Amino acid sequence: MADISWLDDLKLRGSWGVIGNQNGLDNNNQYDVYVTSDPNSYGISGDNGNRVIAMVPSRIGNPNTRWEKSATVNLGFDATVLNSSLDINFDWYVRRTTDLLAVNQAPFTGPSITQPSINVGELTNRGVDLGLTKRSKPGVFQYSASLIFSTYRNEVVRILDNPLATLAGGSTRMGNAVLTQAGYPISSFYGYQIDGFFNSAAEAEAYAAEYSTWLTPEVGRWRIKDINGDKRVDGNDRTIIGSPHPDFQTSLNLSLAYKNFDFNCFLFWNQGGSVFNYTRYVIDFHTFTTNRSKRMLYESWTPELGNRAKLPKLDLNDSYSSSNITDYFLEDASYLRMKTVQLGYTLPKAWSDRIGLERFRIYVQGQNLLTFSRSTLMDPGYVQASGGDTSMGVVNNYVPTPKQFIFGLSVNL
Ligand SMILES: [Ca+2]
Repeated sequence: MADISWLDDLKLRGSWGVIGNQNGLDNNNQYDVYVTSDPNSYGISGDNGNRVIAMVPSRIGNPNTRWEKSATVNLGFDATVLNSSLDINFDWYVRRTTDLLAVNQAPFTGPSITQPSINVGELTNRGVDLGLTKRSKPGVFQYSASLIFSTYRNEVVRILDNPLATLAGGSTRMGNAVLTQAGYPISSFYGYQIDGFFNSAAEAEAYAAEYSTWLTPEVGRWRIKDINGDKRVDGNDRTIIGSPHPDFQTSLNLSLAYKNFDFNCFLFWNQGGSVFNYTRYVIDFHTFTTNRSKRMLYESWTPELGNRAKLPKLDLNDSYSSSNITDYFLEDASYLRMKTVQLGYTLPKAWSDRIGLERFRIYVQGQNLLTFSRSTLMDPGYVQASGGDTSMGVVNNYVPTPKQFIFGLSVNL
């Protein structure tokens, strides 16, 4: 190794390990719990003055629930090259999660009581993380640039040993928008696919003749795709319509310094994946009495717009367009954001000495000043906090990240 002049340092890493996760498991998960219930109390002795307080079940226990386990294999290296000016950190990993914990989803015919968490299945995450840091030698002009790139693929391997078993998530007024099923990424979006509009009476009649369906083919409304090709358009034509998982995420942290000036900029880029913009349910359709979007006014179907329209024609009698989950609600989650930019100036040493200070620096900083995105969300970087692993990507009623300007000074005494 001594004669490799461009390589300053190289460390190879490899690891394997298993960690357990309780994933919000309730302390009472293993117990059947009964509680006293006044409405169910009864004067069992026949004496109406002395009611016997009744007990009713409030939770079903599952004593067999185990920890969720994640086994990770990791291979990577850390290298420093080119006269210590470039650091490279690389990691490749495969994480297999077994005994996946999720709250049991009881049939609607079951009693309305709290269900236990159970071990429902298995999933894998495969990914790559790469970090590059390039920096200059000390001098009048100095720079440092750090690039971080990460990508992963998630796949559900098994749910309850049944290829058709699903976990529903992402509850909306139109039903569950998110579904977890073997063979797909966890928390995939699930619904109908729209296939343009009925642009003429002839198109609507041809559709009605070809398909047996619950929807009313009418000029200006959406056509729904017959996914399974059985010439019926019904609930069986709902399908996986998107994924909340990004293709990759990358960030760049750039620092420059010239004489007494310093500059720092942090950029973040999320590429790929979709969000389910549930806000559209309220502002794009005739649902609640509230503010409406400009889309509804300008992009609802008209004969002139035809398939360039985004929404069905404005129609008080249209009850299906807003009551079914379709790919209309999905938006590209890609965005590039300048999260931080800062410019600073440090007083020359002689000047700060004169006012009795070790160091005196003033700076101006902007947070979230620029965001580039095709999505209509006020904040494409918003992540639903309470969604959970099987309800990812449904966005509704949120406060966007604010833009901030900060003026500051830092003083060393
Ligand atoms: Ca069908």
